[in-house]
Amino acid sequence: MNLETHLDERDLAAALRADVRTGLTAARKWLPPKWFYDARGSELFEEITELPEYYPTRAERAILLARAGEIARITEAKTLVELGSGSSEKTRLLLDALLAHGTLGAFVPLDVSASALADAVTRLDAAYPALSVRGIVGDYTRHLHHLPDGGSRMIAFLGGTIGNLLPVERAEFLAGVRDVLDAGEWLLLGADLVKDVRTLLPAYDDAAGVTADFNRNVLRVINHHLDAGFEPERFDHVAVWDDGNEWIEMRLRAQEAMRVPVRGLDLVVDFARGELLRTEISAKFRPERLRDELATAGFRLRQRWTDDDGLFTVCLAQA
Ligand code: AVJ
Repeated sequence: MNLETHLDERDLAAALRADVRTGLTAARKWLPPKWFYDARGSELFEEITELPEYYPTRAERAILLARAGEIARITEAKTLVELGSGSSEKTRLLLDALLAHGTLGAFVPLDVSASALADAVTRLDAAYPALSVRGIVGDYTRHLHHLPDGGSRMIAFLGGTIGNLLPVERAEFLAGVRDVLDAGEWLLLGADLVKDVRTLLPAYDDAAGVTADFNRNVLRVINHHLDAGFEPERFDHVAVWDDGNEWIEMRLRAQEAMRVPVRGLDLVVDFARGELLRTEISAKFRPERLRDELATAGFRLRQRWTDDDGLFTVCLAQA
C-alpha cells in the first residue's frame, strides 16, 4: 500500500497535549474539533451523516452526483487531492467522472487518521486498479507542501469542514492552498449555507442524541490519551446559533461543579456548575462571502452549485 506519513503517534500525542493544556486552562474553555475523531468518534460522525436532521452530507452528495461530469470537463484534472478525506465515500463520484473523462491518473487523500486512511486506500486500490492511489498521513493546516508536484491538480476540501476553522485560520488555510497550487490549478470547496435556525439547529442537536454522544466523545479521547477523569455523562450537549458570527457553536455544559484530574498533564481542571466548554464552531456561509474570501486568497470563483433545496454549496475556484 502507498502511504506516506508526516505525522506519527508521537506528533499527535504532543499536539493533543498542547491543545488540551491551552484549551482547558483558558478563561473560556475550549477544545479544537479535530480530537473528536478517534475510531468511535469517526463511527459516530458516519452515523450523524445518516440522521434525518443532518442535511449537509446528503445535499453535498446530490450536488456532486449532478455536477461531477461538469467538474471533470471544466478542470480536466490529472491528480485529485482530497484534504481531510476520511472514508472518501463521496469522492468516488469525482473519481468516476474524472476517469470517464480520461484525464485522471492519481488520487492523493490526506488525513490525520492513519487507520482511516489505510482503510480508504485499501478499498480504493481494489475498486480502481488503474488509478495510482497515494495516501498522505498529515494535517491539512501543516503538511500541504508534501503534496505531489504540479500539473493539472484539483484539491478537494469537502463536507463543510472549512466551517470548523475560525475566520483567521480559514484565511491562512485558503492562502496556504493557493500557495501550493500553480496558476490554473483548482480548488473544489464544499461549504454549508446560512439558513433558517429551524433547519440549522436540529442538524447539530438531533432527536436520537447521536450528536450529543459525538460531542462527549472528545472527553473520552482525553480520558484515554491523557489519563484524565472526565465523566462525560455529567456534561450536557449544547448547540447554539451565533447570529453575529454566523456559526453553530457546540459546547459541553458541566451539570454541576467538578474537579477533573488530567493526570497525563499534571493538571487539575475545575468546572463551575453550568460552565461551558466550546468544542466546535461550524461556520455557515453566504455566497458573496465565499467569493470574497476565495478572492482574498488569490482564487477566482469559476462555478458555484447548490442542491435543489439551496442548503449547501460546492464552489469550483481556480488559482
Ligand atoms: C463534517 C466537520 C463539517 O461541522 O457539520 C457534525 C462535523 N459536527 N455534527 C460539521 C459535525 C457536528 C461537521 N463537519
